[in-house]
Amino acid sequence: MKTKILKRLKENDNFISGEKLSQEFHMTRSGIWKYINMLKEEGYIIESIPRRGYRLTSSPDILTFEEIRKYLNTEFMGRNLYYFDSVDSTNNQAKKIASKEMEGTCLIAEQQVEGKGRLGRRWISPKKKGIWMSVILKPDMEPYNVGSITLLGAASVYKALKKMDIDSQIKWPNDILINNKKIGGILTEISAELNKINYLVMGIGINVNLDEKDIPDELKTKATSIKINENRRIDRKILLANILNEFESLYISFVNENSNSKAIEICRKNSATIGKEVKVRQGKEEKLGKALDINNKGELVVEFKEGHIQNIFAGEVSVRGLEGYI
Ligand code: BT5
Repeated sequence: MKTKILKRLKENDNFISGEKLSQEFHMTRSGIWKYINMLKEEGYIIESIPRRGYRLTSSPDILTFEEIRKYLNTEFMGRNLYYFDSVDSTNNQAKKIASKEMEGTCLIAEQQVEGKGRLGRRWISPKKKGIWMSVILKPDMEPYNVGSITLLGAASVYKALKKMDIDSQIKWPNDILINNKKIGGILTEISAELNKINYLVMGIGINVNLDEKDIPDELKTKATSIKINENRRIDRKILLANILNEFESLYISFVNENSNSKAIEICRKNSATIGKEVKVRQGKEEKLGKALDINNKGELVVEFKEGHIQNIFAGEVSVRGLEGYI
């Protein structure tokens, strides 16, 4: 009911009387007043004038469906949206509900207290400063076909930022960089049988409006935020909707064409890795080489110092000059 009243207030630039609202929603005027107060507590500024009624004058910076819907032009991506004020990790929550939820379901939190990176690393996710979200996907494909899907997430973030005049680069396979520092990362988790995917959960974390003080000292040399770089606050609602819009369009072509070539091409063209000296860690082994290309399967093509060329599909890649590998 609260959402319906909010929607009605948003549709209307003028005052709506309490009388009218109570008729439309079949409840008493004090019932309406109770919901108006709940909205005010969430940060909505609602003017109320006796005999004229209520008028919404401003909305808070929160990433609920109600707040992003006007920027969203997707068919299914983000249409079913779970919103949390604070959560352990959106990926963890997504995995709990993934088997029963529809494809494109999105979980968004204003804050994560146990945000995760790859290999059990920590992902800092301060309140209302970023986009911390997970998307549930159920592609009807064999597991070996989705190896490059993380690149699809990275390409969507790249395109969404570009739309807002922000230049970024993609560090294969899951980092988004601005001016050589990390502003975003992707963590894809999969539940599958040998030849069938049950679901994928793609977690996307973007440092949008973090200030210097929000970045722990030990990360300062390698992490930054869009706000710090651009010297302006970024509208998280528009950025989030843009990411979902771009994501859906790339995902539909991936599934229909059974090829991730569009996303791979974006990652290739805007790569922070290709042409650079890299250190590849696979298991306990570390080898030095040069990244030559990203191939059509989304693998990184590396020429190792000993001379042989190998396609890397997983593992850790540090790029010389970035993230501590000098
Ligand atoms: C990643 O891992 O980059 C994947 C990050 C995925 C985060 C999203 S947020 C929504 C969803 N729910 C989750 O719980 N996770 C996903 P990796 O490449 O392993 O990088 C992790 C490393 O990045 C850490 O060890 C730190 O060095 C650094 N780091 C931590 N927090 C950061 C941040 N906010 N910005 C930039 N770097 C960070």
